[in-house]
Amino acid sequence: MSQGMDKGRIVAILEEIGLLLELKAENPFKIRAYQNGARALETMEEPLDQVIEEDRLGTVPGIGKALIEKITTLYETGELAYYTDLKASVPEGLVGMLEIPNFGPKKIQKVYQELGIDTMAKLKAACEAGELAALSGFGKKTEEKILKGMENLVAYAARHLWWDVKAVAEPIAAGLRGLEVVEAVEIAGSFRRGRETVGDLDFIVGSAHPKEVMDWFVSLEAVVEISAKGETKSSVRFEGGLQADLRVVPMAQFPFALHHFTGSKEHNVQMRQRALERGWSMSEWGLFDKEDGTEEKAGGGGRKLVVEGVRTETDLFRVLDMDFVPPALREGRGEVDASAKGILPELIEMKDIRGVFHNHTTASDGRSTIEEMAIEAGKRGWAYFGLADHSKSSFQANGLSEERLRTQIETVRKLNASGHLPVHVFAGSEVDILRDGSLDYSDELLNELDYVVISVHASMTGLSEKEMTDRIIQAMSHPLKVKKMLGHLTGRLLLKREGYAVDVPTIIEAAVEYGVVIELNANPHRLDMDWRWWQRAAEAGVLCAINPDAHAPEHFDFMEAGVIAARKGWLRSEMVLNTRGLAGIETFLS
Ligand code: DGT
Ligand code: CA
Ligand code: CA
Ligand code: ZN
Repeated sequence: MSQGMDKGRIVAILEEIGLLLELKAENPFKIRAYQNGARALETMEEPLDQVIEEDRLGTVPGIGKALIEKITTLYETGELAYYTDLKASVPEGLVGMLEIPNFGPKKIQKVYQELGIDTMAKLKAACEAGELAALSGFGKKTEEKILKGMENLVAYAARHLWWDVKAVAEPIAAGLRGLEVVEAVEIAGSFRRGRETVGDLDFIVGSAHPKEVMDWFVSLEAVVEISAKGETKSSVRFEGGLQADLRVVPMAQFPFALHHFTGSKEHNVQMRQRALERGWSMSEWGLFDKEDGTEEKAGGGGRKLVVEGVRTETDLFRVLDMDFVPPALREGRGEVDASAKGILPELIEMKDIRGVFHNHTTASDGRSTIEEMAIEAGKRGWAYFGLADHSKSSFQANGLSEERLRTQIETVRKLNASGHLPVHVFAGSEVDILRDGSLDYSDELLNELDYVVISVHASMTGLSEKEMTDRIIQAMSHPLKVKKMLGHLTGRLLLKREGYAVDVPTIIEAAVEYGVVIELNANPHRLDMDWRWWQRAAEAGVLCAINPDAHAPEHFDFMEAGVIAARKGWLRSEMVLNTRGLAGIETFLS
């Protein structure tokens, strides 16, 4: 049987037609016909190809006459002229405006026709200039509401830094664990997988008393909006726009729900495939006989579990003949296969870290002295810490002159000799890679350091990918007696600034050729070189340094973000330089 257009896509097109008709202020009955049709198609249980084959679309409640032909055309040809023409007749930017509260199709049409506004950006500018308030039927109040609505849309659609989400999520998880009726709590989703940014939070709670858990959750002080409150699932929004789903399941379902909602989607698809090979259908409710045609109900009710005794995620992987897959690896990038073969890597952990490089002090733009930083490093049980204040071209960061750097090196040598510090201090520098690929200090001075971090801080724009790559490789190949580490490879600031384009595979090759360590910058805003490259880099033989880029003692906390990114990059401790003890580092650097 030939496979036509996917049902989900047809549903989406029908919904979009409804929106477009709304924007054109068409007959409400016509609009409703598309909305109802979309819903009817979505909830139809029989397979679409069968219904179309047997010419029975007309018998499906909710699908009217006009829609039978359109759905069939879409299914058979993948196209629909009516839709294409309709779409072309409405400026694209108007559709998104329907999401703004208090801004319906009539108002949208009016500002489009009278002010020529066809994008959100133009709408925002017009509100700010007071142009909407001047239109008949609008007023100052409406204008303010529209502006506020737009701001919220941006905040709600945005992703959030893993680090910021962690600060919100962990106290809530602790609070849930403290409830008497709660037996188990995990923060699932992209947060558990350690993605650098998180769309929304997914709490999974094991309890036989969901109502108490829901009541507690939705009345948290940080909740600004309750989007849904049900018996087993609630959704809320916190200040700043972060959303969270909370699901409460009986303990028997906890490992299945936890696994399902940890994702990723790609990982889940492969896991379900593996279950199918064993004759099982796997869902967030359990493992069932795949031939069991009983209707799937919430909680799996009605279907008979075929695999029992799964109490933990480890059990779940075991019954599928797999080793436990750490959540950080669950991205569908080979972990399912590796686990089935028993060859998953033993990933680096926070406790493997023995010291840190790339840290700033008051000499440049840091907030603390060498001593204060060293004491904090000691408190964390580390054996060493490395300085890397800025070089002279980074004048905005108070970069050190050659003379000041010489003095700092002497200070470090004396501090180490005094025996007063709890850790060994390595004298380094974060040296700018200048536009032409040269370094910001003389070779003679650089060779007096213990190591150098080489980083791009200026001239980030205006260079092509090729020019930027050549520039960085020029610096990597610069002959020095001391070891080099390549700092924050792309210069990105997550959710704020795209990194510059650079040819990463070529940089990885150069790192191998010139023996340059590549940094995994642990600052939660940076986290580059990105985790997606590390498996490849490590296989090529590149050594990683997870560097906090600390500007204050508390920034050593960033190491946790760096370590989870390294885990996502499949790194074992031996691939990370700063898991070596002091003696190992001294040998490496000499
Ligand atoms: P996010 O929130 O965008 O940062 O990413 P996730 O991974 O947390 O995604 P989310 O919150 O939409 O859903 C949580 C997990 O639930 C997701 O990683 C896998 C599972 N899941 C959700 N929807 C689907 C689906 O349609 N198919 C499959 N296989 N799994 C899904
Ligand atoms: Ca999520
Ligand atoms: Ca979610
Ligand atoms: Zn830097």
